[in-house]
Amino acid sequence: MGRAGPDLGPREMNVLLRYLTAGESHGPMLVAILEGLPAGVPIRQEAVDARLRQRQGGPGRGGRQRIEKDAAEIVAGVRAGETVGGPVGLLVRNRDWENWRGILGADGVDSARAEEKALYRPRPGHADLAGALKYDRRDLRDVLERASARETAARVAVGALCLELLEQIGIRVLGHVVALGPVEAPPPAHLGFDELAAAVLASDCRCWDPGTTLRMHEAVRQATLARDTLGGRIEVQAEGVPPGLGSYAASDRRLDGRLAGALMSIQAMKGVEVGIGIAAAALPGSQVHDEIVTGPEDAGRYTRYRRPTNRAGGIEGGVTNGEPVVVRVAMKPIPTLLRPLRSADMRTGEVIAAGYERSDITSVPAASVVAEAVVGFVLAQAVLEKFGGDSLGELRRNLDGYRRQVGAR
Ligand code: EPS
Repeated sequence: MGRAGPDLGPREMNVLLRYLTAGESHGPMLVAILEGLPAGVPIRQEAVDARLRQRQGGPGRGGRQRIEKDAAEIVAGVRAGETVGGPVGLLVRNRDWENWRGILGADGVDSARAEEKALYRPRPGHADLAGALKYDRRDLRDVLERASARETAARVAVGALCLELLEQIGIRVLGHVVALGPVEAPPPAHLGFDELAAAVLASDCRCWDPGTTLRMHEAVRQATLARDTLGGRIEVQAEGVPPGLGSYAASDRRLDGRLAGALMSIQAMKGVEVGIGIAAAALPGSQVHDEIVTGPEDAGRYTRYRRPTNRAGGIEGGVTNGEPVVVRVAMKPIPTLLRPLRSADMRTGEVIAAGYERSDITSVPAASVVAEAVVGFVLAQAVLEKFGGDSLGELRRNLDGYRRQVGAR
């Protein structure tokens, strides 16, 4: 039996795609290993780096993003731009490490300099207190360096490789911002996937609507003046997904549960919805479920069955139904506050303002890139579980056979 991947929880099954990341926010680098990609997948370095750059963007980011110019060094598993079947090894170097030598690192730490940068006042909402208690660390830096959302750079690189695989079999994934603080975008119901993607990539808030993008900028400006922070909501859509990914047969194979787990594993996420999600609870069944009709043959689709609506978000019974997968995730505001909430000094117990570290006013646009990446990972994993294949050619043949099978129904 294989070991469960980090996004799967403690289930025992033969996981065909898994990854791990390591690295501290201000350490030398982030590293990741992605194991289980079939051989023969073209990897476009520029597409991976483009996603990393998108993750660095958006209004309200802190000084760190001016220091970094994130890029992935692929050090294993890829030859001449194509996977060869071995685990893919990735590095994302931290430029800021030069400023942290002697403070962090496996050796060469100067205790006086480390003490200058030590933190003892945990930030409410951050992992600081819970992590210090759990791992018995005196300096909260030992917690926050790993808990930091800097880790998502490694996850975006991993997700980018998964998205390269998905593109090869006609599945495309897009994460976009639907709300930033109090500012909400109108639903992009009239836009097809390509138009939506183009509009989202044209906005530094990753919001399809230019008017809403301007209002989001203003909200960030106001939050900056108020020395406060903002959360928001993100939607991820995946199109070209075959019916039949995930399963109702066992609770830990339900794709909605796995997507929710993966999205909630992103730093700062507090809630997930599939399709219309929580709103469904207040509506009668006749206004929630998507009617089934039949339509003409369409090369882009697997079956003749169509849904005039997609309130289910493309998943019924934990299984994809052939409609686009649509999930939403809610991000809390960044917990590092310029006007800190009360906290306690862990050396003395004195109740005092929480510590401050350089941080962001908001990072919701960046998080939409991360959400896109983790959905890419979960879908790639579900594809490989259903169709298998040690090479892209074998995966494609298996998928073609399935397309014939479901196309005949
Ligand atoms: C981040 C890098 C960090 C923060 C942010 C995410 O950089 P630094 O700590 O050097 O300023 O900007 O991390 C947090 C908000 C957090 O709470 O840890 C990044 O690259 O995404």
